[in-house]
Amino acid sequence: MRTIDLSLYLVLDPDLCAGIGMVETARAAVAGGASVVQLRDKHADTALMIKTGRALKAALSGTGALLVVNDDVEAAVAIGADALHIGQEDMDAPTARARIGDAMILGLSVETEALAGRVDPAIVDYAGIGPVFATSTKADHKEPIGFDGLARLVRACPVPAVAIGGLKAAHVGNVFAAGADGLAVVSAICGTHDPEAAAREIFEHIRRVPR
Ligand code: TZP
Ligand code: MG
Repeated sequence: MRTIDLSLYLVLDPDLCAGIGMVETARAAVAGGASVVQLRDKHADTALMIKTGRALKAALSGTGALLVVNDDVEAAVAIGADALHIGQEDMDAPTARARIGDAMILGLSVETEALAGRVDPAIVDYAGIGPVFATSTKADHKEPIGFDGLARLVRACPVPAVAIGGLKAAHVGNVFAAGADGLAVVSAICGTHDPEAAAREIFEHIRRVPR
């Protein structure tokens, strides 16, 4: 079974993590309760993705947190990552699945109800749904969907879902009330001077959600 605890999903951003770096940010966030760490670096080539990904994998070893690689299927395979995450503009999901094999988790970004309904649960293991709010972290993001949109897309989607886009600790209740299985954040953790405390604050909100 390819399952993933999506509850607190950290997406790394090399610019926002510039202070202590992506590996230390990931380590701190996992100590604070992050269940997933995604390596997302739009400027890195495959060699650098592999180098950073291997360092992340070593840092996360034994913590129970999963390592996801964004976009770069070759790097995901070389690292032996737990998961690959692709967007609608990347390779299609069947092609990605063929490249990563049966064991690796596959995540797919979904921005509309129509796309959510087209997710094949035999191929894709979870969906990243958003953006919930407009965010300066992703310059080319699609139209924000709000919590009502999130609930609609979650209902249309046949796989577990993680919400993304402008989310902070204060939104945890809304995210779970919309039916999502977790929230993915960049700036709410990477953009802070204390990523462990930032992750812990979100994690404490998640722990209090009645499920
Ligand atoms: N995909 C949709 S919004 C987004 C991504 C990668 C960025 C979310 O960043 P933040 O800082 O949590 O709003
Ligand atoms: Mg992508």
